[in-house]
Amino acid sequence: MHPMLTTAVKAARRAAGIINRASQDIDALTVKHKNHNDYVTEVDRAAEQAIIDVLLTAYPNHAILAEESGAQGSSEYQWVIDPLDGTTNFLHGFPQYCVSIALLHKGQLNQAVVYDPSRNDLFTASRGQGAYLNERRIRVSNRLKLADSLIGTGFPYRDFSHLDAYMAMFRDMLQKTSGVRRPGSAALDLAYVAAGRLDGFWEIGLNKWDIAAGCLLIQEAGGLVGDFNGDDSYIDTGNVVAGNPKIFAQLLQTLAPHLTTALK
Ligand code: 2AM
Ligand code: CA
Ligand code: CA
Ligand code: CA
Repeated sequence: MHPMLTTAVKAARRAAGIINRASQDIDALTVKHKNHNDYVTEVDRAAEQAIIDVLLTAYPNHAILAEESGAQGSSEYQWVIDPLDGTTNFLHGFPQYCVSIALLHKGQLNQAVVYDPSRNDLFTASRGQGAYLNERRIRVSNRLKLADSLIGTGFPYRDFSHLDAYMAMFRDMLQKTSGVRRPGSAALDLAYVAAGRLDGFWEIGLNKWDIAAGCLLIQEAGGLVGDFNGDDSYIDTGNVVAGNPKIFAQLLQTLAPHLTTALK
């Protein structure tokens, strides 16, 4: 394993320990609203601090972008961290949340960890070295037709400016796929695409820390990720379409009629 990936796994396991301990008494947590429908707890913050401590102890000069504490440092290496993706699920004891850590080198995805502490699913990838689930190589699914596919998505929850476009996409997907799932943790959804548990995924307006690790997992598992045009802007716009290569193409085609100018 690449030493930087080993460090990222150590950081993710440290955060998972904090999350698992807190999950035994969720009612004791203080929940704060950041925005409408956007919650943060001391677990998010403690997990994030633990991750940053591990990473900066190993690599004191690296830069950080983390959901709860923002950006720090300047380096060609930048760690992008979501300490707890799926906080709403976590707060309800709904076991679908994860720790997501990615390393960018000169802006390019280089290392990725997505860890689901409820199931002990550890997804990892290094650029050019493939993607793994608990040390077994994973591949995207080989399903050929959208009609046979299980597709993941995320609902708009705070910014409702694209709600009409999203609902039109959703209606169409319900009719053209074998099922649509909205588990509630984008990073884990993307890891599921990498592992072939989902055939594809789309969502509007995600953050960099939700998607960085999951996107490398998918690419290293033989899948494709793009914005609604199939291009590379997804890491900045957060508009993400992903899947095995055949389903990726069919998702783009199905979503195209519903794109407003703002989404193109
Ligand atoms: P978070 O738990 O790290 O905030 C995709 O829907 C993403 O949106 C999730 O990965 C989640 O990341 C974030 N999100 C924040 N608030 C949400 C909410 N109320 N419902 C769904 N997702 C939410
Ligand atoms: Ca959040
Ligand atoms: Ca998130
Ligand atoms: Ca989070």
